[in-house]
Amino acid sequence: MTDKNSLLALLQRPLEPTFLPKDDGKTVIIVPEEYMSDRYRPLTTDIQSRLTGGAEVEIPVRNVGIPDISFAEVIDRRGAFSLFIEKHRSIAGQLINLFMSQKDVTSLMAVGTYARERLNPVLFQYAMTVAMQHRPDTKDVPIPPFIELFPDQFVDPATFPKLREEGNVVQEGQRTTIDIEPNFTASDREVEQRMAYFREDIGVNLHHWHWHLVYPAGAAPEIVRKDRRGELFYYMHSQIIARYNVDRFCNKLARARPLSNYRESIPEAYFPKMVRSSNNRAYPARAADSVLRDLNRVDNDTIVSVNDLQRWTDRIHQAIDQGFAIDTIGKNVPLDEVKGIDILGDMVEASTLTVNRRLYGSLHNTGHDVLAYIHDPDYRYLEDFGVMGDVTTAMRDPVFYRWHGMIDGIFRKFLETLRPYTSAQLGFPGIKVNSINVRLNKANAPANILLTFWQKSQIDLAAGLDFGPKGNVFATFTHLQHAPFAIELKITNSTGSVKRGTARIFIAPTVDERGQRLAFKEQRLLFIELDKFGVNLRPGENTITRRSDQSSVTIPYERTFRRIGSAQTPTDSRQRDSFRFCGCGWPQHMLIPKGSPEGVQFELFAMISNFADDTVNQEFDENVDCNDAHSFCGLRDKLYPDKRTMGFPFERTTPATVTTLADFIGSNTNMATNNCQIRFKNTVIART
Ligand code: CUO
Repeated sequence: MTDKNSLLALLQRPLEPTFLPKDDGKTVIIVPEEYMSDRYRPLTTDIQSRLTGGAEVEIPVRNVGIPDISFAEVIDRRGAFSLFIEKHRSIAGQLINLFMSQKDVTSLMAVGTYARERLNPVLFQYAMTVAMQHRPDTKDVPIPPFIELFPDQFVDPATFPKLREEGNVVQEGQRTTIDIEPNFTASDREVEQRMAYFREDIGVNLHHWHWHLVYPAGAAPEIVRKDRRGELFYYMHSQIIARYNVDRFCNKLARARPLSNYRESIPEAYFPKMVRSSNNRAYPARAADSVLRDLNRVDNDTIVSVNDLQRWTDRIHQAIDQGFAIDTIGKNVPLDEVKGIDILGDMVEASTLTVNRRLYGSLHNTGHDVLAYIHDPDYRYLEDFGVMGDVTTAMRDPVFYRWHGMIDGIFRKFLETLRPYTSAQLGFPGIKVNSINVRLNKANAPANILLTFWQKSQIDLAAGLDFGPKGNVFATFTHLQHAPFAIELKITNSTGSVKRGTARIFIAPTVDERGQRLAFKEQRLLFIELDKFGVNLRPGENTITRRSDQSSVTIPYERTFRRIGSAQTPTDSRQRDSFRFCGCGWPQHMLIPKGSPEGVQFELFAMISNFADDTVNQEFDENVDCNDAHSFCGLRDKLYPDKRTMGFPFERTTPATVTTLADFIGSNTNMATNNCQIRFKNTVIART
């Protein structure tokens, strides 16, 4: 029987042949001769006697016959793979099914080995990872962080030759770290460059990849169909857009303009300066003032017109206007208060759960493609897709926020059609939030002043440097960080008995990029969720303190950038359980907006909602497994742990009489607000 952790060896150094040593030379996979690729089969005996010498662990792979993977071989092994390309997505779905259908880990390892030698490495990695996460016999194997496997998709490739040199010339222990320069994609002549720290943040892009890994849009129904996945597609991306726009205000930039006119040229350019290490070709750039074109990409059957995009958009708007969508047999599917946003999410994305692929198309995914191929729509220049074509890189491009701004507008338009919440729906009788304050975790810190700065952190990139040096090679990168803080709530429970509630903490800007006060109807769209957690309120006064690193939105630095390999994986099974793969979650270092040197004013908001209206009748512990980023990522194999529509209480429109946050709170004592300022200090601090 093959040990399930052997699968980890298959995931390492994805561009190298499977038989080359893994785990820094300690592990060797013994590939059966029949599974070797044509090039290496005649050399099997020689290769194996040469490579097994220094290995501590040998993983023999059983020959279980030759699986049929011809359907997946049509994706170029050395080319690009994208989840936004329908053909690629469907092939990935089939491959996931093949891996899911293997009867045990031994067969999975065998079929995986055979496939790995022949398929596109990103496709293989994606399908194997999804299958491992969904198979009962492998779901607790910790999946390696993607950055270490494919650093080319996250890091300036100018770093790689330096890392290789350092690793090959200098002994381990004496190696210095190599700096990954921030702001390498444009000069400050380009105003959009002020947002590069957000767009090109490694943790932000890793989160986005992991989210799409946890919520695949195409695979067998039992894998795609997760509780409220369409709604979560809306909410997670909607929060990203809100966060991005708020940070734009901090940088004196107006909100990103939704890309809703498909015929208008796009002033934003993007020159990624990244290289696909599978074939050493550059990710193509998009010049300023490019125009969307019909795609005739015969290389992967992506044939779609800008008119198609427009038609799908119009039909989706029509469905919202009439209050129902139409399914494939012509039946009306109501877009109601409870399920409407979820149905719409799957339809707009589109996932395979869409009510009607023919009628509503695949708007969001195809938009990614049309933008990603804007430089070569008919494959005239044999160029592959740009960064918008891939979930690992899309968030680097300014146009991502324009495209997703348009997508968010569709969801917002639907939510506006729902009746405003009544005071009774929002309230919690007998519960009074007396105050919300935030304070840095240090003695005598003044209340309600938060602090951001730059931080330099290290990451080991050895595992992703194919044919690279042995041992660790560290790179440092610079990212936004905030001083840790705590939120303090003072709450009076005058009901006379213990009450259970949900604390919902948000932060929102009060002014735009010009310093002009935001009307509530604008501010409402910019509330950033900071945290959400259950509270038990004793009769009388309660003080609740919650640390910033406990946020239900984020995961800690260590998990975003965790190391892989057997040496890093705890052997104790209980420890390993808590070490499980949890790459999905907004990076903790990006929890709050950047602020500015002068300080930017924000409003904090706290609400205690009645647990009786929130519960989905399922207990969970936010401190175990990967439950801590449930706001953005949900809970594995469980219901989304909050019955309210995501974004509650700010997702619905409000009566015209509400013009400020104070009006919104009105007589509902279970809510409170306070002013808060975020100051940015332009210094770089090394992570200790
Ligand atoms: Cu996450 Cu468009 O869905 O990138």
